[in-house]
Amino acid sequence: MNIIVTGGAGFIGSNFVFYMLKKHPDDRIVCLDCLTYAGNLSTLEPVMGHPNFRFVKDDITDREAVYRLFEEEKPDMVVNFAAESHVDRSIEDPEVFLRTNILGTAVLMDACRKYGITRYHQVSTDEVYGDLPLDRPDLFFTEETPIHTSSPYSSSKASADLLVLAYYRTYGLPVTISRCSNNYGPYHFPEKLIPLMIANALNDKPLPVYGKGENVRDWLYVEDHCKAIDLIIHEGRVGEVYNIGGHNEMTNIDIVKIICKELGKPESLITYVADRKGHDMRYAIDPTKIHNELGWLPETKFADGIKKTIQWYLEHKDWWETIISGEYQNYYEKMYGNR
Ligand code: NAD
Ligand code: TDX
Repeated sequence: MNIIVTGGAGFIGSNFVFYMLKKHPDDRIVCLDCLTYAGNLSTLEPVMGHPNFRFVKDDITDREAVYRLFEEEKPDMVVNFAAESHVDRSIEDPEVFLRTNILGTAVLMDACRKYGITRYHQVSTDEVYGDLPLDRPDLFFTEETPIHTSSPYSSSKASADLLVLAYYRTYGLPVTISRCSNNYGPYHFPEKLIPLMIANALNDKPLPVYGKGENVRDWLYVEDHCKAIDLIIHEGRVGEVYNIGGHNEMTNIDIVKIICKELGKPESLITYVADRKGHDMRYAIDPTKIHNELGWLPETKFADGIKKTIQWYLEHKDWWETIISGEYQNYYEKMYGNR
């Protein structure tokens, strides 16, 4: 099996590359990534010399480059992780989100149609369902929940999902879609809540909690997400959407307090700052379908996963210190300077 994994130099994509090379040693993995600010080639260093791995630096919106790669590789499958993924950046500047997340998806699927594949898998998000109220803990997102987006990011992901389903219906492209809740784990870019709080706490810097910190996210250890996608591309039904999540809802403030406790840092570092515009209140996935059809269940409990994650950040300071010492400084100043 020859699989093109787009966005494999980012957080979840790199974890997926590592997982697949180990789990399916006979498969070839071709990582297609244009290395935006969120892509990091050093992350893939351990597999660069692997005989079944190839890295290609190209943009998924570059039709010529994508078709060239398909001609060279004749892939059996495509798993599309490549995206602009940060909600706050999408609020500042939506355009690149539309280009990469929508147009890029279309280009990849056009290549799949032209050259033929057995599966195109779209890595989507629970954010396409919008949010749930805090006072209705009985409500969860199922695959039938209507699309109802809040941010330019989630709107771009939802648009891509609609396009994927349209390519299935119109052209018979063999597609699947997964919609996962918030991931955490190694190689998570420090602009996101958990790694940002770990990095700031380790540097004794303020921990900027949006609003009152009462928003709820449903956290899943990244390897559990990778396992779910592996199952879906091999055993999932074509044309179907699968929700992925492990019933692990937590408020942001509780997450930040856990990080302080694990690192032995004072909660006085916590600083409440202006809320995110259009901030979704609560995400909560109902994973019944993937459990019943494919037998998937999350394996890492949050209490263990967060310890492993913090340990990873302690042991890989070089990785994130290099990131936060560069262009990230300007980003941080712009987003948090006067917040
Ligand atoms: P990330 O921002 O860490 O990584 C994105 C990767 O895509 C980077 O390596 C970047 O260089 C690459 N990329 C961006 N634009 C590209 C382009 N035009 N061409 C080629 N490569 C490009 O993102 P992530 O958190 O790993 O998310 C991966 C996917 O999973 C995204 O589609 C995201 O919407 C989805 N998702 C993420 C989460 C989460 O909690 N992080 C949850 C659910 C779904
Ligand atoms: O500094 C911060 N302070 C804060 O309070 C940051 C960066 C975030 N937050 C809050 C906002 C959210 O309620 O923490 C929560 C999590 O924020 P993010 O890490 O930005 O994630 P989220 O907006 O929930 O989106 C993530 O999950 C779904 C990913 O970034 C998306 O790519 C994925 O689709």
